[in-house]
Amino acid sequence: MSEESGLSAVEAVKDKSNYLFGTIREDLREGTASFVKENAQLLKFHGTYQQDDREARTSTGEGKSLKEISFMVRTRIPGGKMNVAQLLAHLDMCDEIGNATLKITTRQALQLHGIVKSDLWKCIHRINEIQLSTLAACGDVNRNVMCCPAPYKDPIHITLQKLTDDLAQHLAPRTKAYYEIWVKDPDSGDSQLVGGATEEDVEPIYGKHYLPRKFKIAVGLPEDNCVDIYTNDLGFLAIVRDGKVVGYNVLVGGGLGTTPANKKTFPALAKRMAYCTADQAVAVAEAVVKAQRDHGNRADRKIARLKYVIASKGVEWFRERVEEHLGYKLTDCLPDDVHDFDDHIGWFEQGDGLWFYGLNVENGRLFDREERRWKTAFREICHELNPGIRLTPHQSILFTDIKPEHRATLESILKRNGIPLSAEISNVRRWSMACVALPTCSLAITESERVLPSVMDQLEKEIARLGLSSERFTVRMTGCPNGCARPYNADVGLVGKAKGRYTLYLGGTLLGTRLGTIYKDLVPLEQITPTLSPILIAFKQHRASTNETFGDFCHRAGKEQLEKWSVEYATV
Ligand code: SRM
Ligand code: SF4
Repeated sequence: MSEESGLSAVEAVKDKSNYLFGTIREDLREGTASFVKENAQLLKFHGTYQQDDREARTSTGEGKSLKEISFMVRTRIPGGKMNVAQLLAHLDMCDEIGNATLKITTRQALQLHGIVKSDLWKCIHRINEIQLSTLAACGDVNRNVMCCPAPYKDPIHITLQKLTDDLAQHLAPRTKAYYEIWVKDPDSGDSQLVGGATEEDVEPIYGKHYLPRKFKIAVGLPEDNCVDIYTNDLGFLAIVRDGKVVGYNVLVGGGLGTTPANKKTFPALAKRMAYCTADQAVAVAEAVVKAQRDHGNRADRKIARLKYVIASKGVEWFRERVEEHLGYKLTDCLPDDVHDFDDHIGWFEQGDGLWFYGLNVENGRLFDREERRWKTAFREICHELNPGIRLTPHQSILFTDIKPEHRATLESILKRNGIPLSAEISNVRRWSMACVALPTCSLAITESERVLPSVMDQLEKEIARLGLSSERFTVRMTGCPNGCARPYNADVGLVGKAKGRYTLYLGGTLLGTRLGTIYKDLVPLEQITPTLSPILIAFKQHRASTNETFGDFCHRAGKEQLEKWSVEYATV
């Protein structure tokens, strides 16, 4: 493939892989620290990335650097729904074979970092033993399906989680490779089939070459867009009538990754395609996946996502392709659209006399350091209260099914481990997110997760000084333009562009329904708060009403006016 065929090199790897087997099994037995290139590529479909700690690189003295290879392992958790045993197992693995931290991701999954090759089988096998899976957490397939994690015991939330589980199951690759390599006990051969893998060796939905690129689905509600539905390749926006989900507006072609130097690439919000009834949703998802499989670009991975098919052919054309796969016509979208957003942080009654507590985990990173002992606190909560667990699309966690009399116990466990209660966290910090970036992400240009807390320290002081602490707006940072913390539709987006410098986007919205635009490029890290400060002052002075949000204000004012105000209010 590749040059002669006009297809990308990854297509050739998939073609030769025998449905994702490659030679991973053989490679695992080698005493090497890394996998050969083709296997490293295939491993993504199995939920793991070959990486290195970029700060641990040493020089050979001949202009080359030596890398300490390790693996990121991502556990796919549809809707972020898991149990105490599964969380505890991940906490144990991060201590026993990882880098002693655990990351809650922006798509309700968990990531372990720093797993060495000789521990990789043990790690993925253990994840399957606890009835979770890493299959299709990464790779050119449908990834973790997002869903509102609020555990309300009403027919709406129950239906949404059920659809999420059905979609995850239906669109999981069917290859035997995952089961054979990671699940099956190499000695006894006796093992349970879990995580959506089956023993069929054909892929009825994906085919031999899987998708042209990654594919992401979210299931959301108009009144609560916590899943950021418009940033997904495929979104199912629930249509609720008389307290029941009757169907979905189907949104297609969202995706945020961009390469600024490549003018063909851009972030895009999904387009409203059609309406489907609740019982058609899984078939519609399959048809959308098949249409992208057939029409996505397989020559250039930079423009292979569904958003580029939609941009070049139009949403009507794509809908016809979907209908061909379905064998019937869909109707147009209903008028319902996103109009609010809840991050589910704080205490809430869940509808059955029990409570859930949404705890903000700054940038999703769990660790134990002197002043903050996240892992210890979570272990104590799990052992003492045995709650349900939900991970949120904002890198945070919900402890569910808490008896009213146990609320104080949960809070006291957090307090004695130095974890700030949700009520103690400023709005600006609560609504912020940062991607992993340095030191493990090979694509990072700047810091993100490790520096956003210090930006928050400054910004929350400035916001308090201006009397704006009760404002709700999102600040999201990434270490490169790939957009893993969804900065492009945030009120304030900070995107790593060059060492220590960020592109500042303004004018997105907490609702997730509008992209921001570039306000200033190459802003040094230490200038982020000073750059935002005059804009915040202008917001205070000139907002249309107290209902106008910061993002809406910046969008209405436009770059030119914001620049004028930034001069006028620079010294205030
Ligand atoms: Fe991402 C690649 C981390 C959510 C767009 N992302 C990566 C890699 C695997 C780097 C790599 O390819 O070598 C990062 C691993 C870093 C590390 O050391 O752990 C990485 N992405 C993450 C996570 C962990 C960020 C976080 O801090 O939470 C998120 C994991 C989600 C999950 O559980 O599945 C994560 N990534 C996202 C999102 C947000 C979302 O999906 O809601 C996006 C933007 C939406 C989208 O897909 O367009 C996103 N990640 C990308 C891209 C750009 C894709 C594109 O179409 O251009 C890449 C690069 C690529 O695929 O080539 C990327
Ligand atoms: Fe890495 Fe860039 Fe994603 Fe951040 S946005 S995790 S730096 S790929």
